[in-house]
Amino acid sequence: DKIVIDKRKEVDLKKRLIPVWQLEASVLFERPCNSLATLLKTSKTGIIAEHKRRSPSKSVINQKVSVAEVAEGYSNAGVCGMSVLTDGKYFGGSLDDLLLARASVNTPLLRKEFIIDEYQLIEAKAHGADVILLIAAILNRNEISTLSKLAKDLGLDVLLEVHNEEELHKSIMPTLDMLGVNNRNLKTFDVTIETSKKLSALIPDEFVKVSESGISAIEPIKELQEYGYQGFLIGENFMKTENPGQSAYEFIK
Ligand code: IGP
Repeated sequence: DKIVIDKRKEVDLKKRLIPVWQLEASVLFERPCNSLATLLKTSKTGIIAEHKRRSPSKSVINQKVSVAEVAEGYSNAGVCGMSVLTDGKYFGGSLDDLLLARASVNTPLLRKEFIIDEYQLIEAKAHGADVILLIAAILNRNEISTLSKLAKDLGLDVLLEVHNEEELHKSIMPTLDMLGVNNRNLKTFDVTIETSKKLSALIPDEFVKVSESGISAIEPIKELQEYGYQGFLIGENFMKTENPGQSAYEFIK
């Protein structure tokens, strides 16, 4: 809830600094998006690799590598997509990180952000995103509906993140492309892939299933594939090393 309050202030401020018309006039706003959901459906590994400098659960992860270097490394490793944290306060990211990643690779890019407002979707598109994240824990059904509809109108893919059955039930709607189950409990920071397993049967087949967080080996991925998962979001396991791109390469090959 604290995050939502912080985001409200941030968004309100930016709306005044950079008006929507200006974002819509940017070159990247015209760029056709590259669908991550489509790629995941035919990929063998389905890795979505994340750029994450720090997090509330681990503090510093990697402050040294440049986002361009990480993006190129991930792309050479053959990832399906890259997730770029743009939240500054909790994760040390920025929209510049998204721009730099976009300038470096053609890989589908996910704007990893606490999205609460339509403005952030326009902003995502104008900074080169292909996919946006909606977090069920901080949005009601109405908000999910409005935001996902606008995202689809902008040509963006929508990844909706849930932690439990209740969040899943409230969120299912045709304007979502991917359902992400976050294995990390937001309150305790405990991580277990059992969460993905438990919820898999409740996710309708028309959505691409993504398992998020706490993945650091191939075995759990193989297991989760048996449960129908086609996407695997991995951050820390790559970012905690000196060369995240190389780590992703070793992991995928
Ligand atoms: C990556 P991990 O454990 O591999 O670093 O997790 C990703 O799933 C995690 O960063 C994440 C996240 C989020 C971050 C999942 N959902 C929402 C910020 C906001």
